[in-house]
Amino acid sequence: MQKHALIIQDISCVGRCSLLAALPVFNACGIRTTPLPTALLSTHTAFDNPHRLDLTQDMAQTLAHWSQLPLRFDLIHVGYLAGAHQLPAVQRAVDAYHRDGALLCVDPAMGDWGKAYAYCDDALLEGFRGLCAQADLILPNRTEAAMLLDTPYEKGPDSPDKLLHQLRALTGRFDASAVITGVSEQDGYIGAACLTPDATIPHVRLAPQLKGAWPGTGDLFAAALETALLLDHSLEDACGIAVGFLYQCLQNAPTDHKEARYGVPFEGALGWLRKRILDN
Ligand code: PXL
Repeated sequence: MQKHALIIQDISCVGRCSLLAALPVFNACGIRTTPLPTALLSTHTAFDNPHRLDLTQDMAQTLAHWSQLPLRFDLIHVGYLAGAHQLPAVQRAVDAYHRDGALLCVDPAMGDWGKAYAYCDDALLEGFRGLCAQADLILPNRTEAAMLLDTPYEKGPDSPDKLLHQLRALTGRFDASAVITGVSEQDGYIGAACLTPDATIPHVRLAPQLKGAWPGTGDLFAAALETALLLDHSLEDACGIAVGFLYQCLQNAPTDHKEARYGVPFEGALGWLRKRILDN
C-alpha cells in the first residue's frame, strides 16, 4: 500500500523551504503527499518584507471539506505556522488524522542560530509544547530545543544527551522519540542525534560541516528522515540518511549569504536519497 503523508506548513514561493522542500523529497521516494498550507509567502522571512497571506480560515474550510472524504494518513508533519492563532486548526487536523498508526511528527519551527523568529511569541511556544506532548516524534533544532525546555542556547560543541532526555520527557509519552538537529559534538562536523524509547544513550550521526547557513535545511532534514521512517528504516538509520542527504545537497551550494538565502540546491540529490532509502 502506498504511504501517504499530510504536511502542515507554509508555501514560501522563493527560498526552497517548508512545503516546497518537503513535498519533492517524499514524492521522489514514492510517497503520496497532501499539503495543508498554513500561509502563502512571496519568499521566506530571511528576505526583507515578504508578501504574506495568512491561510488560517482556508485551513478550517479545507479540513471541513476533507471531513466528507475517506482520507487517512501514515504520517502527519507539523512545521512552520503563521502564529499561535493557527493552533486550533492544527489541533483539528491532529484530532481527525492522528489515529490508526499514523505518526505525528512535530518540527517546532520557531527559530535558529540562537534566535527566535520575529513572530514567535509565548503563545506559539506554549502551543508547540502542547503539540510535542501528543507527538510520536519531535525534531527541534538546538535553538528550538532550548526554547521548548526554557534553557539557555549553548553555542559550540555540545553533548546532546541531557537535552534529548529532557525533550523525550516533554513529549509526555513513553513511546515517543526525539531528534535534535544542529548537533556538533565534534569540531568540524555537524549532524543530528536521536533518542528512541528503548535506548538510554542517543545515537549521533555527523557529516563534515560545510561553512554557511541555508534556510530550509531543517525542513529537508525532517522530510528525508520521515520518508526513511515510512519506508521501514529505524530512527537511527533514518537520522544518518537525512544527515547524509544534506551533506550531498550542500557540497556545491553557494556559501555567500545573498545566494544562500535561495536555499539548499537539493534537486540533484533526490536520486541519491531515493537509492539510499529504497536499496535496503
Ligand atoms: O525553514 C523554516 C521556515 C519556514 N517558513 C518560513 C520561514 C522559515 C525560516 O525562516 O521564514 C516562512
